[in-house]
Amino acid sequence: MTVRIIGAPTDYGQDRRGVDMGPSAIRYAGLSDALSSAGVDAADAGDLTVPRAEERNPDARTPSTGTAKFLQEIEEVTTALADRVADSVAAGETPLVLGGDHSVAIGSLSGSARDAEIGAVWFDAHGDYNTPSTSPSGNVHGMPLAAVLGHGDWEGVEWANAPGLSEENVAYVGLRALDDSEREAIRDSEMTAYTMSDIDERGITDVVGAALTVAGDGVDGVHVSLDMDWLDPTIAPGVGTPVRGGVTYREAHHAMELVAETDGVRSMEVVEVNPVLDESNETAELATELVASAFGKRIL
Ligand code: 4U7
Ligand code: MN
Ligand code: MN
Ligand code: MN
Repeated sequence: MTVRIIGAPTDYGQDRRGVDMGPSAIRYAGLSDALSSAGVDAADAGDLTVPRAEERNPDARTPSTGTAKFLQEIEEVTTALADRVADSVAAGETPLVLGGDHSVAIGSLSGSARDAEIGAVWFDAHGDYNTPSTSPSGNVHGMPLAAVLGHGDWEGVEWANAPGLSEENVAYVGLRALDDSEREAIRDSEMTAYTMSDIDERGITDVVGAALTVAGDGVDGVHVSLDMDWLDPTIAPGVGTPVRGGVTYREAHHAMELVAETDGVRSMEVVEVNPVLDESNETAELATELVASAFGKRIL
């Protein structure tokens, strides 16, 4: 198996600068060694070119209703990313996208879903299902799932839609911070949502197994989206939007080991690592360890 590393060093999707350094921090933490320890071949495609946010106007393009900051820049980056991801899948590789903020998922998902039906497992504290009208922040990292699924008013933003992904094949794992309108929209959707309470009750093995089944039902493959704020902030402090009460170190590893056991993993991304807020790069290191587990590294 060849894993194609694609860096997407953006921080257009959120307010606190620093996630654009995520790809460097994750590579510096030893990503290629981690992948070798998992027994896969890693090929690094480098980073996409991403202009600095300071040199851009966040309102250069606005949606028809509501707010979505840096929409034009996000379109440029995610459409380029989608091409890279689609090419990698077509070449028989498994693309691994390094964020960057979670808006890069628009590119990963639309690339992975090109000419295919896919599912997605969303490991995140947050729902990322706001729309430009419901978002309390206007930050697109809180909207990628709504954008790709075409939920809400995305007039003029059709480039973000991923027709190969349907709500029925999306499963959240570990939710614990939803905005009110987002909570309602998730309830009304066809997506499956496993919260932290579900993990408390059923255990990580059961929940992740169920999520992978939902995502993989009747599709060509599954995209795994790992937002590092999914983990408890005591073990992953280097993220922009930490929320207490996340999964533990062992739960996270076990979840990724279960991911490795399904042969349907088509593409993966790890996002929201913020080295500026991190402690000695430990969140980036944890990201590399989890990626290794997701690609088959075992203790024995
Ligand atoms: B992340 C938030 F309001 N919901 O939309 C928003 F709480 O990619 C946070 O999961 C979004 O880190 C977090 O701005 C997005 C907020
Ligand atoms: Mn997220
Ligand atoms: Mn999050
Ligand atoms: Mn975040």
